[in-house]
Amino acid sequence: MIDLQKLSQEAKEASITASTVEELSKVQNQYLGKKSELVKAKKGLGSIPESDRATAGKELNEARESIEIIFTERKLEIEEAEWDLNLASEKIDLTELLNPITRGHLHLITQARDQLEDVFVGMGFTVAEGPEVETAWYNFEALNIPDWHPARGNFDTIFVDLGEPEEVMLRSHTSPVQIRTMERQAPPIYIVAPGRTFRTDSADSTHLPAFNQIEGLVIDKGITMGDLAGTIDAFVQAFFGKEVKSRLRPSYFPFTEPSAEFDISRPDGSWLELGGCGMVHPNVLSNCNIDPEEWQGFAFGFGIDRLVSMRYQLDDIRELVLNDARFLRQF
Ligand code: FA5
Repeated sequence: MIDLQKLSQEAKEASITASTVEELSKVQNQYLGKKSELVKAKKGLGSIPESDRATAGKELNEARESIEIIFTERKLEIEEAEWDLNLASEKIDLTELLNPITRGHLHLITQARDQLEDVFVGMGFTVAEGPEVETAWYNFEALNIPDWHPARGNFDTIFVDLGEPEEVMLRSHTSPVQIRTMERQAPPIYIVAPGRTFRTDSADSTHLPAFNQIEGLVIDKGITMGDLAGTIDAFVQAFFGKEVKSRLRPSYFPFTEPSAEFDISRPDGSWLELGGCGMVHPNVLSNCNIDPEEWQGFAFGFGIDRLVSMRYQLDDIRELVLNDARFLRQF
């Protein structure tokens, strides 16, 4: 008879040398297959004395079971190792996406526009919008600038020829959004409207032919010039910092009466013009079917590009549209 314990030990050692399921199956065949010593021994049971046969048969079965367990366990081990290997080879490295060098950011003007909206929303305003292509009614007439008015010439307007009976133009300021808002919405009104505006101005260090303005409009009961001054002061301090002061200077706009330009203080003590403002003209309210005896309000409008060049002390406003990555990356 064979030494079953030794056989079992040998089977265990041989199973470890197999590193794939195929190799293992060959080794298993040697120990459990038709030509294996175990099967031969089983066939030889008939030639041993009958009294020993039952015990020998039982021992052979036990040996077979323990060898089978050895191969089942080894197979699991091999399969687990193969699974890990596959996982490792299929792994995708996503850390590249976090590389900061390849990421862009919002343009300086967009950042400023977002911050301006935040400041005014914090003061209780909502954000309004209007189209960039306007009719003469919204861009001029409803704003108390009729056809013959000399002020029309001040807004070097870019006209659009759509072959329509009406005069159509790229809006030369964001003030048409005042009219569109008052037509749609009953007072009280507290809105700001940032957006692109266009004029035939040649580009120079302080002008762009396509630039951005932000309009403000408040219509309520008992609104005075003091509310306008206070609102501008609060905005200037929130946007530029506590040390910056603002002042109003008398001026003229057909859609406000009285009108003013507002300036902000610079560190050297001089003043810089930011935009125009004033009390909404009664004719403008009437044009929008709002009773000027009942409602009053103020409006303001200033250039976002100018504001950004002041805040970052740019020598030339054209830097904002040159798309030079070396400039843009700094902000
Ligand atoms: C207006 O456009 C008036 N609608 C502002 C207003 C609104 C007054 C509500 C009263 C009530 P003005 O033409 O001054 O006003 O332009 C306002 C601001 O736009 C200027 O102070 C300046 O900051 C900016 N701006 C005007 N033209 C240009 C330009 N070509 N390039 C860059 N910024 C400009």
